[in-house]
Amino acid sequence: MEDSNHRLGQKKVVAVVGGGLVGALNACFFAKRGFQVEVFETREDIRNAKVVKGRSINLALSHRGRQALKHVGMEDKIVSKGIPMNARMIHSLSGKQSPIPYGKKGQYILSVDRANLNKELLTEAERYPNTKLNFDHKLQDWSAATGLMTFARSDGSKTQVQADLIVGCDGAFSAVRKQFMRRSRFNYSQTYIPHGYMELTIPPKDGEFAMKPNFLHIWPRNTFMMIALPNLDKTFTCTLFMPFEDFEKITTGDEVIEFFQKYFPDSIPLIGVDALKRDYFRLPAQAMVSVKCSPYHIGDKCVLMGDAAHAVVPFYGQGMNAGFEDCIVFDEIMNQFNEDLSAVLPEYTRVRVPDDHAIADLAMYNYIEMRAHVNSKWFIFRKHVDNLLHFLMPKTIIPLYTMVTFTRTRYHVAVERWLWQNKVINRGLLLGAVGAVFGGSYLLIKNPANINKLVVSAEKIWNKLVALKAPQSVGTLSQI
Ligand code: FAD
Ligand code: EGU
Repeated sequence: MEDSNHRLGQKKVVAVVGGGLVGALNACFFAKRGFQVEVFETREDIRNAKVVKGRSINLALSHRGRQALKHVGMEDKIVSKGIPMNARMIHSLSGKQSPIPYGKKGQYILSVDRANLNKELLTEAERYPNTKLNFDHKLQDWSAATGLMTFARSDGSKTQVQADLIVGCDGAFSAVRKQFMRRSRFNYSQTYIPHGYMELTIPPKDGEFAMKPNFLHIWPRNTFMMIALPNLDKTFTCTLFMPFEDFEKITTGDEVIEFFQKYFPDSIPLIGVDALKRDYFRLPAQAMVSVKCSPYHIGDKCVLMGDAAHAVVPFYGQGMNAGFEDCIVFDEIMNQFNEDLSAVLPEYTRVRVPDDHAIADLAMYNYIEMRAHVNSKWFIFRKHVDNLLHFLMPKTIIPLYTMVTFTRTRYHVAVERWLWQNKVINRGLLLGAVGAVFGGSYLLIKNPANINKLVVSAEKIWNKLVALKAPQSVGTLSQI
């Protein structure tokens, strides 16, 4: 609060580039502190647009994202329009559905509408008198020396704007980041995965949801995977993930049906044969990219947040949640350093880079894991093993997805803890195996005639295990 701008009673100008999810939320955070906030967004105001073209129609909102919304007083508003998903519903090839709860009762994630979330956040940002939204402003270039930005308008004109701080929230293909790329000692990596995604819709059936609404529906088929999240209008948005190669192999409506018949037969009547044939060809499959970089700041002038800093593949449902958490972390550091940007920005990089890199790695790891060997049986089995371990040692073994989804445990700490837990589990297994060999040998030597009893009791244990696998078993899980 000591700097000269403040003494004059004038807060600094913060330019938020990008009025997407993270930009709009960030505008609220900075406005709340009293900064003069200018948001610059390429698109027209989506609140007036008829069709919003975006990346995905709905998203899974979890604890980290909710906490960030809470900081700006938006949690209840958004949660009230979200649909709770208390469990996954695993669809096997035969059409069998198996629910696997996310956690205890009351532990759930929310399916939220991206466009609605974005609109509500823009409207909230605009409620602050010290915020101005500038649509149809596409950042072309900016100067790291002066903070001068150049924007292009759709009528071909250009405008220049000066700011004290530039906050790059302009997504995975960030224009703000371009100036970082020209600098020495800036690390950057980007990876396109071989998979693309395509969105399809399951309409309501007789005016009701065509599947159970309070679930994240999953069809795990190794290389191919489909996920469906519920919408308020009683539709589901399905996201089909598969290699671009395979998307391209399917060129006719009949081939689409043939493919779905083979891998997702139960979804055909839900989507509808005609709709499926039509919608599959409406838009080409979309690419997914993972971006990591560091540092996140230039001097006291500019900072990157959200996908601009770290685009992650969607296989943990954390991209937006991580971007929202960026805003909280920055806000906490602003408190810690009294809004002294020359101290806040480096600290933000120091604290946040390891966590964003950890979630980017985790999401990529899960992508590789799922496509390699996760079919519905394996998915169900894994989650039950994790539930069992958590049940046996609730303090020691906490499923990875629980730490990621339902806590604000720093992502890099969650990963470290998970690696440690895996060591404990592997030691336990080794010890158990050694114990079984010695114990079994001892019994056989002492009592050779009883081998049949041993076999029988092993069978009994197996049957009990199979019974345990029945749905409703409590608790939680993850991948090891
Ligand atoms: P964006 O949403 O990309 O917003 C960037 C904004 O900047 C846009 O409005 C754009 O128009 C604007 N812009 C771009 N360039 C310029 C420029 N030069 N000048 C001015 N403005 C500009 N995350 C989750 O948490 N949960 C999920 O379930 C989930 N599911 C996903 C499913 C899929 C298929 C995909 C692809 C992603 C998913 N994500 C999910 C990730 C999530 O979509 C992103 O992390 C999130 O949108 C990032 O928000 P952002 O504001 O940083 O970037
Ligand atoms: C992908 C696309 C199930 C929305 C990861 C789980 C996702 C989402 C999982 C999309 C999966 C995969 C988790 C959540 C969530 C699971 C999670 C993935 C939402 C490990 C709109 N993932 N997603 N893990 O546990 O932690 O249910 O497009 F199939 S929510 Cl890939 Cl919790």
